[in-house]
Amino acid sequence: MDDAVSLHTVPDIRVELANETVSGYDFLVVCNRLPVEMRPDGDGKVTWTRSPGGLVAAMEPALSGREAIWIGWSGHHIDDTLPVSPVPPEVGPCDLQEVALSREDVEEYYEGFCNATIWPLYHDAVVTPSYHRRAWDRYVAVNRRFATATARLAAPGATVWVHDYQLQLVPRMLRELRPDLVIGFFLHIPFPPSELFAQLPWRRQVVEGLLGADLVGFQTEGGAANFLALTSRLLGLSPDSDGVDVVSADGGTRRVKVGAFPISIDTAEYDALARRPDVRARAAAIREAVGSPTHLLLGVDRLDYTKGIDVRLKAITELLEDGLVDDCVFIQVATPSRENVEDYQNMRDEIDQMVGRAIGDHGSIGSPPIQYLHQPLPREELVAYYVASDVMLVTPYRDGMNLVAKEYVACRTEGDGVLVLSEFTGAAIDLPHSFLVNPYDADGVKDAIIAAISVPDEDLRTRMTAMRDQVFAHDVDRWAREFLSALHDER
Ligand code: GDG
Repeated sequence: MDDAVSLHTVPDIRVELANETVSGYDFLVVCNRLPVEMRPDGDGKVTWTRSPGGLVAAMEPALSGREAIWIGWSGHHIDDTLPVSPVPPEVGPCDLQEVALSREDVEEYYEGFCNATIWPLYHDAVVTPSYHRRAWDRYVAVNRRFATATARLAAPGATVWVHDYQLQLVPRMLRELRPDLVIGFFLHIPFPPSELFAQLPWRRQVVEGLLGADLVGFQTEGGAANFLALTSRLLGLSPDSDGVDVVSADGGTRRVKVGAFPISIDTAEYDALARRPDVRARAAAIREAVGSPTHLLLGVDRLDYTKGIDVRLKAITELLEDGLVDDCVFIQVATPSRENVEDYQNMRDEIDQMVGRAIGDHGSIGSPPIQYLHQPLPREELVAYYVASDVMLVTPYRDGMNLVAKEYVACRTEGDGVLVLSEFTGAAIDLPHSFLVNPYDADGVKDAIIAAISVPDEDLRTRMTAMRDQVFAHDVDRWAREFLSALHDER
């Protein structure tokens, strides 16, 4: 496919499309990010590598065996120092089309509307969302750029799967351009209750944007119900439990299906990694490096204020102060994230301070009770941490799913290990055999940690077996298949 369209300027594409012979792709994944990483090498050149990740794994079966393309942003804004560098075709899991973003696009669309408005608003407004009209205008413009690129690349009647909160306007824009397409949309983050969503000055446009899809999928039934309630409250529609009828372009009605599709992981792959002798040897070395404690506790997150890293640091610090835990080390791996957004910078300072204070107050030379890594780890190394740890602490204030919880379970090949899990994650619905906690209840979190390190072996194994059964029976491949079958009315 040699359709190398320039995506920098978008004229009235409807006129253009009418004159184009569209051959195009049968299956299109549309996502804010491409499944590849671009690294400038400093000499004006760039290298591209495939980014491993759940979504790529989930899409792979659907991508293979047909004309498929992934449309997304490279992660770097275009500027004078970086040459335009097409992604080499062999790097991606399928053909790739970059949607280029300027520095202003990144500031206003990505860091602004996506990550300072929608992200906090959809996560219970745990920090105050900002509502800036310029950021909204840029969100509209960038969504239109994605929709235009997709419209140009899709074969007649093709299936398009649009992902996540960055692209909520794409379904409607795309339907207007290409009514022949089958359009699915999946939201990876929570969808908030209507009382909260109603704050958004552009609430109607966002709901109408999503209703351009044939299927709108959420992580939980709660998210789906929140969305359906809004179609009634804001647009006066009459939803039922699994969808809503909307007026179509020809004046008839069109059904928009709405449902829950809880995402998962490539369970077999994590299980296999966790069994590898080199990974197990590394896990043993990690335990030894932190002083072979009786209890090794672990947290793994992007450094994000929704993840409740402060919740577990506070709980552990207080348990150390109270003398209620003995011979226990907590490792927090926090991957750098969204470092240009102010709320993330503030949170990083706060976490740094909490860790420093706890180590200063409760550590001794050579054996700090808390270890903190602010750096991304290779996947094998991450799995070694999962294998090494007795207790996994996952305490978000709100989380669409939380894959880390499922990955930990998949890596406990011996059937041991304890998961402490926030009730406000999508994963809590799939993993009720974890130790569920309310992250706002400081004493409750402390109690759960104490319970986790003292749970009898038999109970621990019963719980872990049930959780392993769940993640093996519901892996990411099944998630993608179920979504696509629902999109094509096959269930
Ligand atoms: C969004 C939603 C939803 C983390 N540190 C490292 C690393 N990771 C990997 C984990 C996991 C992924 O990143 C994080 O996934 P989560 O689900 O925990 O969280 P978000 O990034 O917020 O994802 C979330 C998800 O989308 C999918 O729909 O579950 O609710 O917020 O896979 O392993 N991976 C490596 N090194 C690290 O240091 N290799």
